[in-house]
Amino acid sequence: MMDNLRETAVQAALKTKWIGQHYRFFEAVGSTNDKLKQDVKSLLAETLPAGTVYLTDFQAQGRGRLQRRWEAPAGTSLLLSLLLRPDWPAQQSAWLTMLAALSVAEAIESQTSLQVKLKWPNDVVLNVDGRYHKLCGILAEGNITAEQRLDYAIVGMGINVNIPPESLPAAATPATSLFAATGKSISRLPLLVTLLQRLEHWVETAVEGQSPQPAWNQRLVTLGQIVHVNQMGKGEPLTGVAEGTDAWGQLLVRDAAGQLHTIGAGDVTLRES
Ligand code: BT5
Repeated sequence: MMDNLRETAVQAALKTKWIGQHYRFFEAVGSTNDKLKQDVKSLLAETLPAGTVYLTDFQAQGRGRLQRRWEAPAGTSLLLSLLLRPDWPAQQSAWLTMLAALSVAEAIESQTSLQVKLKWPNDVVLNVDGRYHKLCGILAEGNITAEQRLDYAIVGMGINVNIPPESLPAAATPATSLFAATGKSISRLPLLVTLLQRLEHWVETAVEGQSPQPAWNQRLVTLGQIVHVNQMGKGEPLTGVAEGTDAWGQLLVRDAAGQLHTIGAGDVTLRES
């Protein structure tokens, strides 16, 4: 199988104008988000254009949100981070997670017959026997300036491609992989090339001022469900029905008293009942 993601293989296959044109492959690294962030903050910064992609075959310290870990056996996944410099108002940062999730979903659907869904705020999921299983997680991090602008952003994506079922990590939201879901191993290079194309499309759309929210919202499985939201440092946990999202990707939750609450992705953890 054609499964080599080294620079020469990827550069030869790339179909984008700028995303991934500056590309680095690491056999192993702590975390692609951390490595890219270090380089952005160091003298290397001038040599790192927007669209830079770091990808690895293994992370010793793969990270999720809130100090959680991201686990994947070597060579089985797409583990990558994308550098963007959109100079957006801070409020628009959540667009990054949305457009990444949407791009991942579209890339997977172009390579398989799976129907890919999204779970608010940052999970890409598949319906396996009536229950949603997590296929990919997204970790967008950025630097907000004193003027409340997004100086740069690093969008990390971990997609479970060929992880065998017995090696999937145990997690509250059960994990799955493309291999576990289809019974076939999937070539990572065409999936990556398509992903970078879809990312370029959605980033450019967003830079022109158009929110990815409508397309993203259509895939959300969270809507219509009862959700429990732990609003960290913001009062009592909240239970209500997730009614929709706004253009910023915030979840609109109506409580039993009929009051509508707007929940930002950054400051909550969410469990479905
Ligand atoms: C995420 O966090 O889902 C974001 C994951 C981002 C990973 C990418 S890989 C490339 C880049 N470099 C990094 O260091 N990170 C990014 P969160 O929503 O907090 O979910 C984390 C939880 O998912 C963990 O606590 C586990 O329960 C579960 N988990 C860990 N590994 C998993 C996997 N391979 N598949 C499914 N679930 C997993």
